[in-house]
Amino acid sequence: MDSRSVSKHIEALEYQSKPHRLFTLIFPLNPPQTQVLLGLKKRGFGQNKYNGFGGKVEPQESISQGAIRELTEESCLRARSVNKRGVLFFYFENDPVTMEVHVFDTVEYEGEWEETEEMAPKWFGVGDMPFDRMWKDDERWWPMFIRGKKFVGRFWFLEDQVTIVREELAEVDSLEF
Ligand code: 6U4
Repeated sequence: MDSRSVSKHIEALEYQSKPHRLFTLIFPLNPPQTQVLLGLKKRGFGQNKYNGFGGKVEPQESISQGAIRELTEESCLRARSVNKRGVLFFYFENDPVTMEVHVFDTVEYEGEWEETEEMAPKWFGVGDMPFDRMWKDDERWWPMFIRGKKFVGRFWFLEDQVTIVREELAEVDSLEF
């Protein structure tokens, strides 16, 4: 298991025994925080869904460095600072690897967004999200995200990557475990 994983702090033995893979997911907000930049994923896992920007954390980088790198690779924006907002665990039927996704926002970034090989970015109102074209869990935790709360959640998906058969979601005071 990756030593940066927070899983050891979650009290569930089923968890601790499973291999985890670390991912980031970052949402750039406009200064009044009324709009969010999403990307339409053009290839790979989650293709044709809108989501924040992100991907696998590389071995030599911290999780926030990974979030900043992925944002630039996928949207060309350069984040000067990021805020950790949540940790989500995803379990997919017939996949032994747990996805541990660290969710961030950024309000301090430079540059102009551009379409990249992986993502076609587009601004949305934070209260007008395209949930019918996003991962199913997003509509569950997005209300916490836009209220400025921090959260931890676990979602169990069927192999169809659409149906959620079990979920746990909670606001937390701190993600500094
Ligand atoms: P490659 O194609 O190898 O460069 P990479 O960009 O490293 O991939 P990718 O795109 O597979 O990684 O990362 C998956 C992205 O999808 C991460 O940002 C996490 C996010 N993600 C996965 N499951 C999700 C889910 N259920 N809900 C959600 N985001 C999810 O909101």
